[in-house]
Amino acid sequence: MTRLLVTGGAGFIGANFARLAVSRGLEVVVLDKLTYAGNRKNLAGVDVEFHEGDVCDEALVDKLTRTVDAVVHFAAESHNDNSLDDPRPFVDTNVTGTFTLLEAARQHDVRFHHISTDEVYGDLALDDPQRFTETTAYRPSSPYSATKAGSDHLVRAWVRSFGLRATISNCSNNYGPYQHVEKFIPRQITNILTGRTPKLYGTGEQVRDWIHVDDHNEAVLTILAKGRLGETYNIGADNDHVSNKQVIELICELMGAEGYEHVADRPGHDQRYAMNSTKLREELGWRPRYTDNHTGMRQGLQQTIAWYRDNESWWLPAKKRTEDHYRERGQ
Ligand code: NAD
Ligand code: TDX
Repeated sequence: MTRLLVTGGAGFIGANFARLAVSRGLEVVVLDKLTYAGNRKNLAGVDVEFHEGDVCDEALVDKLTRTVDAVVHFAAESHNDNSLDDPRPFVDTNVTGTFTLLEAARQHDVRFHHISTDEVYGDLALDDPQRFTETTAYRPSSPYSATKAGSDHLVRAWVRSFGLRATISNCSNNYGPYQHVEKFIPRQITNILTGRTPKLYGTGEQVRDWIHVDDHNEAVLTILAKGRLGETYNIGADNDHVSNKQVIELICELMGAEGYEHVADRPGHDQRYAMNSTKLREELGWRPRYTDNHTGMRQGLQQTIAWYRDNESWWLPAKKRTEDHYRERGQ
């Protein structure tokens, strides 16, 4: 497999993936609509063939899909809070966009890998020690996670009904360079860098199973190379014991900042995500690299904080707009 169509390749995870894939000698074609979340600068210095366009555009999707060996589908509306304000673009991109890509891949018999999320499984109670496995029932909570769940079902139906050569990965919360300042970790880092106070939703007891973006993308490459067709693989780094409050406190400690404030909670806030990634580890031999100390995040967060310190010109233009929006919601 040498030539990949990477949708959403100008977004956070997709751009990190494109950089990694090119460094491994793969040819990368990017299709990205450049929404508020996409940024051409994320691919600066990366040798990709770039096409600005919509994954719902049948003609364009068909034209690009026929030229590649595989589609790696990252493009999505990805932020839960935005899906509460306006769900429509989530249905359009996440459901109709995935459908459009699946039809093109079926037409041209192209291998397909679908990037999904742990949120399709819903949430666990804070005191529930279970982790999600690939057979956990789907129980999405938000418009975002419901549309991701819908897209996963479409992929499985295309495998079963049409024999599409596809795999799915469901990953936990990512962090790392190039993540939009609307998301939890970059929001707090850039709050501190701009003299604002970090903002914790509600009590901050919620748990996310944080993973560094490079660990996620190594897993995707592994699944593309060795994954069994028709299978789903969960991706997680076993960080399901770290609360949002602990993450914010660690960021404050690493940046020498004091104090944070509790703000309005997210309606319907999922409590705890926890991934069991045994299948991926045992079948395909993948292991996360960012796994130090009790939080499993110190080294990855240090690197991420340094990146935001060094790349103010990348995030500053979006910062004020994002914070104005959060202020309107009382967050
Ligand atoms: P992101 O919001 O940073 O990037 C999304 C990219 O998709 C942007 O470049 C945007 O311009 C592009 N895009 C949006 N709509 C499009 C359309 N209609 N046509 C073409 N391009 C379009 O998102 P991310 O955090 O990088 O997430 C990437 C994928 O990974 C998503 O599918 C998301 O559901 C999944 N995922 C994310 C996380 C996480 O923690 N961020 C965790 C698990 C899974
Ligand atoms: O300012 C904040 N304060 C806060 O306490 C923000 C922005 C968030 N939070 C909380 C809400 C969540 O419990 O932090 C946690 C993480 O929030 P987000 O970064 O918005 O991520 P989440 O909603 O968990 O979803 C993320 O992981 C799964 C990605 O955005 C999704 O695309 C992915 O599917």
